[in-house]
Amino acid sequence: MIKRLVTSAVLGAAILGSQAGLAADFTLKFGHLANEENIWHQAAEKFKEEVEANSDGRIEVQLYPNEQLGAEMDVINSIQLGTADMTITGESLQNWAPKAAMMAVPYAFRDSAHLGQAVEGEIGEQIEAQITERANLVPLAWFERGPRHLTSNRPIEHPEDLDGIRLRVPNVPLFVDTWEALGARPTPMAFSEVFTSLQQNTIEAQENPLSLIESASFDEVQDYVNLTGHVRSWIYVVIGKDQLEGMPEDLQQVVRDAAQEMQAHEAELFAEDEQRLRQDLEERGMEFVEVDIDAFAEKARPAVLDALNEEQRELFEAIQDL
Ligand code: 2Q2
Repeated sequence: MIKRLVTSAVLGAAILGSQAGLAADFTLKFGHLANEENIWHQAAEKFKEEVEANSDGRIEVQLYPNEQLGAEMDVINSIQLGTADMTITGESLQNWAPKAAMMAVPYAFRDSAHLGQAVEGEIGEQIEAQITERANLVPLAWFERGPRHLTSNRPIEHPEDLDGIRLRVPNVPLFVDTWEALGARPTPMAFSEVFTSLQQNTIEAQENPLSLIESASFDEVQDYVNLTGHVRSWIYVVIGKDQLEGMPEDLQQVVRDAAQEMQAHEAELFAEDEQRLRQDLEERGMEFVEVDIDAFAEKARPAVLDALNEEQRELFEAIQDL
């Protein structure tokens, strides 16, 4: 009798638990700045599926797109404090780990093969190690990004056309230095504030890959995509080191394996997406402008070299030699 009661109580709790999502031993709160249609989110959904299936429900992944957990810098802080667990982040990590600046140096990578060589090789290892050491985050997967282009409400073909334009950049000191040298007036700002600031004309321009231009509907407040292609970069999906290591070994492996699946899935989505994006933004009314890339690259180069400290410059040279 007692045994039967206990059994049914346990069963009842298990049913209740799974229905209410309480059954998991670990919950991973994963926030990022793209919208639900964006391929970063689709990749995150793949991660969630894999982790939840392969951990038999012992890990639950909660996804928060659209900066619902906060802006990039805030989510990083929350992960360090233990109130969030995962995010998608890149060159903003240079505020902790200087080597992370190499993820997005203006006009540094020749093409995506060059970038892949850097991230998959010894350079990537050094960057990842420093991110873990200085920011207490473990990079689990990396995604290549489309080139960053400048959007504005007047065409910009040459650095002289910038003429002091008020430009938003992410919290990336190297971007501030470079755009100042090019002749713009850059201001660091969280991604979530960009749309309204463009609408209210406190800033006149911003720069991002086509994928995030679409994700944030910048076409509604910007007319031109100036094809500056000034930054080729990659981004990491990171997890708090303490959170990862707080899980038993087998679950850590589930997380790492799911991250690899997510990375492969994202790479496939990325190739298709890059084909589609320009057409989509044109249909939404944006005009694409060919720019004098050599003039931008030449003017940016001394500013970039000047902004790099010794440790960064060594890595930068190693990238150029690849
Ligand atoms: O413009 C942005 O906010 C995004 O493209 C990214 O978050 C940016 O590339 C960096 O802050 C990434 O660390």
